[in-house]
Amino acid sequence: MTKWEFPEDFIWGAATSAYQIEGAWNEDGKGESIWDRFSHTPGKIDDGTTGDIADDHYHRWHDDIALMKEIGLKAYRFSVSWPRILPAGRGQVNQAGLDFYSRLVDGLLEAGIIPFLTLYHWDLPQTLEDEGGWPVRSTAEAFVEYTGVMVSALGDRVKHWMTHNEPWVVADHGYRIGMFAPGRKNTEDAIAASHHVLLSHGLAMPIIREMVDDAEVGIVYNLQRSIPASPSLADRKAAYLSDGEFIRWYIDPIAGRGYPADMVELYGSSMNFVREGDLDIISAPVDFIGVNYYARIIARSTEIPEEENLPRTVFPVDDFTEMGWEVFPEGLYNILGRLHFDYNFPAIYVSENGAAFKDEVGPDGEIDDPRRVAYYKNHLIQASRAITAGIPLKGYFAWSLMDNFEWSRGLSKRFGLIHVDYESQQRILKSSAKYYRQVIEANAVID
Ligand code: IFM
Repeated sequence: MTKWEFPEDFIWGAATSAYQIEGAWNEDGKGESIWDRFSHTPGKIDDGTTGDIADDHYHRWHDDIALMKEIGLKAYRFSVSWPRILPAGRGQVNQAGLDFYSRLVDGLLEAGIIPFLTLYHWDLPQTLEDEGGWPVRSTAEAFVEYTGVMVSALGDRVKHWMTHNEPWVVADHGYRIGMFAPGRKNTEDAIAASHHVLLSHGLAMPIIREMVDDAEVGIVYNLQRSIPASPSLADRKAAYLSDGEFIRWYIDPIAGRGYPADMVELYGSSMNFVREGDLDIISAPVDFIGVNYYARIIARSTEIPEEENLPRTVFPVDDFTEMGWEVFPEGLYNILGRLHFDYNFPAIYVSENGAAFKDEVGPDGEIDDPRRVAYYKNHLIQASRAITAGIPLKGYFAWSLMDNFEWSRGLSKRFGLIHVDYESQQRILKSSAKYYRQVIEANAVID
């Protein structure tokens, strides 16, 4: 038996995001978001569902905090719905929206749970999208106003701030391939969007630091290593470019290295949206980086015909989640190592990690999810290994606290530690939640 231990002050958490759980899409003065518009557009969501109600967390937050306590969480990562606070993106503040998050934060603190607040997890006010969205600079400026409102309201109680969740998804899925809201398809817009998201992060940093005593501020990325599908030169190049797309493009500028020249050339972008001084703003020092890890990428070249390439990787373990993502726990260790040894940020959190599997409520009303339990166990072992290797990993957030609206996949993909019956809104702790509670109590994984 091996005991994989964690430091005494390790932060055990779970994560969610506003649009995925809150519901109440048009209540108490909330404005329309791009996800409201997108999910209401026929054909955009695989199962035709929306986040209109989702987990109804807007009304059930109090009970949900009780469940977090039951799991023994030390921290909870949630996001704020920008249009709930500023229905038109800027200008008039909706006090009812602020009150909701203020009550939530008070409830968390009373329960002894540290709030980690993400400012932007994809639900842009529709009005700002109508004015051009992330491809235009004024959206970054509006984000600064929104940040000021949030830190004034909650900065006395919230000390951990995450500016953005997964900028790559915002730019790529939102503006290049159009699979996510707002559903646009234009590569140059996507590149401009990526810049304005990073710029808005950099502009928000000093505001948060100035207005929040003892603030810890960072940004969250979806990260993974890209492995060549074979040792061929073409596949090695494909892996390097994939690394450029996901890692170097988004982290080099934060680390003060600017945008990678090979990627600028590959994208063929004019980069005329980058103004003098932008890169200095973007590289304001962060306290931590959040890593959302799900799977590695096996990069296969599209530049040469398949029959001319070397044979593809054979997956050693044939284990894939309901999302079709390979279960590859060592990849967590690999990406944490890449981030630490190549960039050396002061701290890292695993801000999301988890899996969608088919869950069934048993005849006894329980939900036994052994594959999710194994998923968590094996990934947490890798997290422990990373700490032993000297990587400054300070905490881990399971994705997700509860089943929720999985974007274009709708309500059909369940990632939760807690099962949600969307008809009755009944919540049931899955076996994985009970397993996670044991890990938190022991501050260790026993294998
Ligand atoms: O549900 C998403 C989350 O919103 C962002 N990271 C990946 C998760 C699973 O797809």
